[in-house]
Amino acid sequence: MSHKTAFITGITGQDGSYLAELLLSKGYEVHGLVRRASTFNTQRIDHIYVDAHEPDARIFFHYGDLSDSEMISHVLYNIKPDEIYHLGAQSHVRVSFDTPEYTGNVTALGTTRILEAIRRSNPDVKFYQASSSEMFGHTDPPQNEDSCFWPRSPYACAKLYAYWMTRNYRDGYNMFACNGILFNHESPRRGEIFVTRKITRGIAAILAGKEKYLYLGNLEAKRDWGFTPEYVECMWRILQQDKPDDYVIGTGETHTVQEFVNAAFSYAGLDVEKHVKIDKKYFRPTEVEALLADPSRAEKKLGWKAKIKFSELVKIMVDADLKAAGVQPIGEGYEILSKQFPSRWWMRD
Ligand code: NDP
Ligand code: GDR
Repeated sequence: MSHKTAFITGITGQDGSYLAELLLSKGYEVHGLVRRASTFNTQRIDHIYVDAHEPDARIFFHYGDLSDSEMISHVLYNIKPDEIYHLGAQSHVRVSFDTPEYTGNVTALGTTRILEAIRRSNPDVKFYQASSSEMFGHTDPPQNEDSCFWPRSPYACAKLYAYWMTRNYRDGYNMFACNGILFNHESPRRGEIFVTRKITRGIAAILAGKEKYLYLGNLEAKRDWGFTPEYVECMWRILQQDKPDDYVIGTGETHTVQEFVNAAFSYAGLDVEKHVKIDKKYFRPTEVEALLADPSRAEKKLGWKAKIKFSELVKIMVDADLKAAGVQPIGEGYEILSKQFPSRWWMRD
């Protein structure tokens, strides 16, 4: 078991919650940045929280915000982590068109604030930046670490800035700073307004008799969708290498949003034509048409390959949302999980 200390920004999000569980299972002491909200925003991590007064507590939360550099410096100085996983961001592409300045402040400058805090107080820490396949944007698939960047949204521009800052701090200050360039990854804990979860929740609501229609935007876009628990394992592996580097992580399969809709509706026994409608408000001013990872470097250097591909992912997510809505799951998703991950380290799903 490890006795390392990790600091996670974005610990309340999809990835942060799985990563916290993974690191706890490896013996880490885990610290997370949590935003103060007027309602509870820790649902994804409540099941792993142990009160700090308990002798076996190994998870600690710190209130703060990525726009607050003083707070970030203070926390990092006090915790002195061995590893930092910087996952916090305004992470929704469509929303970034409505909030371009805020997205730049949090998603781009948030990374600089952490890198600066590290440089000043703890330059030996290992740093992981949550970079994104959105940075490839308009570049033809497949995309790997040497592909051109062509961002197509304020979010992607912000992530690209953060990517280059990470590389510059690595080169300029000899820091162990890495980019994981992750393609879309999904799970039962995926944010409700990302398209996969919106579809699987929509199906559950229809079957529960609460909704009749699901309104979507562009169904032609192609994405390389993987399963989040596998991807947080890569984040950890990236920081365990001898040398810092950047890695593309994805399944190597691509499918349209329409294909996801068809597969999910068919699995749930519903007719797409009867329930899916298009609403122009979900279209983006500029779209990323096709993403497909070439994860060869990760396969070779990290010894990693995605186990869960598109059709399994659809079943896992539909089953989870049916269960959450009080509808009997079909069951194949659960069978896939127990077959592929007999000793699951994530506790809640
Ligand atoms: P989520 O949107 O689920 O989580 C984002 C996290 O960032 C939440 O914990 C959120 O807090 C936190 N956050 C947002 N704004 C701030 C702020 N101003 N200060 C502090 N914390 C903030 O994203 P994911 O877990 O899906 O993704 C994790 C990271 O990986 C993100 O950076 C995302 O852009 C990136 N990424 C994700 C991919 C994916 O497919 N999921 C693919 C490639 C990259 P709160 O809970 O309070 O909202
Ligand atoms: P993306 O994910 O933009 O790829 O960013 P999202 O699920 O939002 O969109 C995927 C594709 O689906 C199309 N789409 C819709 N999208 C949403 N959200 N809602 C709809 O109703 C809808 N209808 C069609 C979109 O146009 C798009 O083409 C995600 C985020 O997690 C980022 O943070 C991350 O960096 C990238 O994945 C990799």
